[in-house]
Amino acid sequence: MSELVRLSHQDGIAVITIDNPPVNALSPGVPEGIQEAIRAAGSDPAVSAIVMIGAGRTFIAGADIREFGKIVRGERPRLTLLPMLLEIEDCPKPVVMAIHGTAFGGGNEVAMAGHYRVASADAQIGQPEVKLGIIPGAAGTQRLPRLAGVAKAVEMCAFGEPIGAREALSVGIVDRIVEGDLLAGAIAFACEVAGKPARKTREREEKLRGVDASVFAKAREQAARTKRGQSAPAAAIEAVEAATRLSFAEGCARETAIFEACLFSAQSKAMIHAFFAERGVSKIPEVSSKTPVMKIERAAVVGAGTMGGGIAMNYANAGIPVLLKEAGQEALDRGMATIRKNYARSVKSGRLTQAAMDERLGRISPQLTYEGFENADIIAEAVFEGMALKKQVFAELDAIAKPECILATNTSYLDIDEIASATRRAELVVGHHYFSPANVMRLLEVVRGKATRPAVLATSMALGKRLRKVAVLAGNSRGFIGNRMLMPYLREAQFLVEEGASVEDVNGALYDFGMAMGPLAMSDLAGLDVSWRIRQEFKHLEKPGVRVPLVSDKLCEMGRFGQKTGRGWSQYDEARNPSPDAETAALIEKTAREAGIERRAVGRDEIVERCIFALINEGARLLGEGVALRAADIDVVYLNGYGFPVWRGGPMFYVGEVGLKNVLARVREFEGKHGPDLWSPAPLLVELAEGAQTFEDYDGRAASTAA
Ligand code: 3H9
Repeated sequence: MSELVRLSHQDGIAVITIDNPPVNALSPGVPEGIQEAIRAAGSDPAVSAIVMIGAGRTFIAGADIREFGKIVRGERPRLTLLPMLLEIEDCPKPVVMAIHGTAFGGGNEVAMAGHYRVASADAQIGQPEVKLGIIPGAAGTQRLPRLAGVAKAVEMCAFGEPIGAREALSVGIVDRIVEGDLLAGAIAFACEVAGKPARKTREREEKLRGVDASVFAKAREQAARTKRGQSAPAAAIEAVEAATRLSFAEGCARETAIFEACLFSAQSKAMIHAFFAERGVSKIPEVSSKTPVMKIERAAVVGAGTMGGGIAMNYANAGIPVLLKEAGQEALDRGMATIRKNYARSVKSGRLTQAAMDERLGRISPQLTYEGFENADIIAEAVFEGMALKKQVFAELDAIAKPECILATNTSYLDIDEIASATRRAELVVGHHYFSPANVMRLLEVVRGKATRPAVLATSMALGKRLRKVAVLAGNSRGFIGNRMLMPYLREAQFLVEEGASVEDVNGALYDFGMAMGPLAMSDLAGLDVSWRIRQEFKHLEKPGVRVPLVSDKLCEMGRFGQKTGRGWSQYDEARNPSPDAETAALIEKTAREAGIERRAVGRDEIVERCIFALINEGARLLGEGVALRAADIDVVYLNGYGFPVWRGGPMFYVGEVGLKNVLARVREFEGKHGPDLWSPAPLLVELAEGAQTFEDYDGRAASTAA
């Protein structure tokens, strides 16, 4: 028997244990091991029933995703799990699947090939393949509708969200919830069903009959809206639909064809990159498993504005009591009212119970003083963005915080070291840059100052996970990773309208590229006044004679701050729906004329290339400077904080799709037209292009240096 799959016996029941840490993926050897164990147990006269269970923290979390790239590159044969699953299903002894942790993807497909499924109450079951740009490829789209019904199968396969064990019980995937020891419960269940005729999932057709065909149309419409640009959701719907029209064997053949088309697509390559990039961000060279992680049991937040309130909610949601300080009663009341409104919205939509809301609210203590801050393990500062104010607040915090308290600033642009200089504990000062709305957005940039201790970084990364964020380490550079790259991106968007593109052209081209919203729409949402203030803070750094965008400041001077004032680049109705603003268009034209900018027709390709390549060039520059550890980290930042389409893998991954040399050639063309101050190619871009290397090679080198 393989080491990955063990066979043992208990009370006449064979127990097959999958033991392939960390998540029991179906790596090479596991399917073979299962097959061998099923054959052995199935033909053993001393065995009356079989239990299959996962060792460690989970049942099977799916196919081994690392294998997919090898299959696509032709280094490994295609993965065919179907015969093994048929052997499980055709086993003459009842097979009981015992599920804890996650039965995801191929894991759920294995589970469904069994005759019965029992689960721990906290188990999760799902077909998340679409999140990797693929569809279930081992009969998931054929067995799931037979167990759970077509509508549920469509939902699970097309949108990839898992369901809990209790829901799985109610829809028919799971037969029993086991409280207490899962193996004991599964064995007891197996004893009950031993000797009974086996129920083969593939032969259960009753739930395939009388299906309302509008299920598919509705799901397609929802997928087009919520998974814009992605091809896997529609592909998954097609495969489930096939189950209602074809025999099981034909349906499986259809599924395999669709699965392979998805697996060999650029989208799946990009989304698998995104999966591993997200898991790679926590690997930091100076931080090892031995680096101490500081205890965070109590938190405090200074500033109850939009960001501070959202940060306080994050702590409260994670079970950490948090003091929330604001300077005046009115602002504090406003902040708490927003927090209450946010929670109430979650209760209304059913995402949160009233009791959970009350509990979370109870963890937030609004106050006007620093009382109790001396007990906090971490204090997050979220006051107005201005160096003088930040330094004043940090000096105050340094005086009252306990010696080992971490002081985290939520600044989005300012110099962490200068902020830290207002304290006597620079080693405990770090940036925790959240994204608005802070209680919703997954990204957290952890910004290291030159003195920040590795333990503070380790604690910040661990805290990020606790707060259910994706924490990415960034160096102390103006705008860190995300906003530093955003500056040239937004700059080009504004230049393009000055040169003749309409606001709608610019927003539309980037939206169609896949961005969650166009750059000018995003500025209107964030508030034009925010960047106006930042520009004023950094005015002294502007180089004379270098072109700067001209219109945004003028809009601000007119009090047009974007959505919140109803007007900005576009105008907005009560429901914040945008429409073209003729006055803004006229202002752009006049401003351009006065500045002597030649107006011309600007094509969509140029809009996308100018904005996206500016983003990439800055990404390469900061990567070369060490502000990001890996190109993949930059991708994680843009996927989770800036609405970059996941099916393109992130801006740096996208370079590979376009070709690094092609990107460099266009950057050089833009440099020729618009000058080196704006467009000189990042040294790393040149170095990699000249060395015929990619950002993936660069990341590989960084990993081997760290190791
Ligand atoms: C599939 O099944 C297709 C089928 O239809 C069959 C087709 C023929 N493979 O996330 P974590 C690694 S597609 C390889 O940090 P958590 C992960 O990289 C698959 N590796 O832990 C990390 O490694 P490292 C469908 C995997 O507790 C470590 O495990 N299944 C896989 O926060 C820990 O991961 C999925 O899409 C894998 N399948 O979350 C499930 N899964 O330590 C994908 C994880 O070196 N996985 N790793 O960085 C997940 O959703 C989460 O990992 C899970 C655990 C919820 C399981």
